[in-house]
Amino acid sequence: MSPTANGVALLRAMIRIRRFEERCAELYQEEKIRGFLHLYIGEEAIAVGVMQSLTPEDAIVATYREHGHALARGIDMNRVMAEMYGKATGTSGGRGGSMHLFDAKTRFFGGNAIVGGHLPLAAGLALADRMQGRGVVTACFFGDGAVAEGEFHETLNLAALWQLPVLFCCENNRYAMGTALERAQSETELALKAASYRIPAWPVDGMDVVAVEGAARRATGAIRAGEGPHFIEFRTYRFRAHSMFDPDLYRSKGEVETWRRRDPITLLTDRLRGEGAVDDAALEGIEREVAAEIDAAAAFAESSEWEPVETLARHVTSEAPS
Ligand SMILES: Cc1ncc(C[n+]2csc(CCOP(=O)(O)OP(=O)(O)O)c2C)c(N)n1
Ligand SMILES: [Mg+2]
Repeated sequence: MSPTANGVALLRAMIRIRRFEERCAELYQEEKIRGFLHLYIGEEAIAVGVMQSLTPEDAIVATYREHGHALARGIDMNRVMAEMYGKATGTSGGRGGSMHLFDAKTRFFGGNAIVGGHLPLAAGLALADRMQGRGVVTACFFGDGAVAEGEFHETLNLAALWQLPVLFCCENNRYAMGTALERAQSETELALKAASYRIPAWPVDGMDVVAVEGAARRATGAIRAGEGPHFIEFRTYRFRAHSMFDPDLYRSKGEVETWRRRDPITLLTDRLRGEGAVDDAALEGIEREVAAEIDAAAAFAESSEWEPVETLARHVTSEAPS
């Protein structure tokens, strides 16, 4: 498949996420960002590719590895960075942190930390949208680990039975924390699991953003035409450890290196260079702009206020203390 005319924009979107997260890792070492931090590095093509197929009215539900999805959805980087810091100007008022980015305006319903817990949420959103005659799609991103959860099976069954407009985006990076796919799944062809619920399902190269976009457009087109839920298994790999606490001892350096050779950013850069769509100057320009945006976001987060103690419980409990 040849890159779309949009190729440079896709590349820029992936670089923006990559550099943002690299900065987050540094800020974590400096203890500016605390708590859990799960990096999406290596998997950027999925969020960027799928977002191309969504309209502003569509809904998105994601896991705790969702910084890339939030940025690709168009949530302001300043607010995302401020949330990473836990500042009051963050997307969730500083109460959610890295795992709970949320933005009602762009219909970005998290950032969810419970593995598989957001799949029923996606089905509920899709059902509500359909009942209100909105004619939109809910894109639900989840990892291979979620496939082992009961909620996965309950959700896929109901989604198929009720023909709900959900795009199930399985980000199969081959590991759930330190557990390899083949240690946790009797059937490692995950699309077959969805197919058993009579949901159209197929695997796609998750390192090729153009292939991702093509598959997502095909699926969302069918969902919008009333053909019910669809499932895409994106085959990918996380280049970094599961989280900042993970010593990453369960996979060989050779395996990581093999996948790094298929870095989605390198793959698209090489392709665009081959077509003459980008050169060194263009790439440097992208890097410069992205670095400036990240500098500004970090400065914004740094200078933002913490939520005052008096209002800390607001939005956390239904009855905030007066
Ligand atoms: C219900 C539940 N069980 C266990 C955990 C602990 N946990 C956090 S992330 C994770 C691995 C999930 O792996 P996967 O779904 O493949 O997503 P990935 O981290 O690879 O993106 C686990 C077991 C959790 N958050 N929720
Ligand atoms: Mg995984």
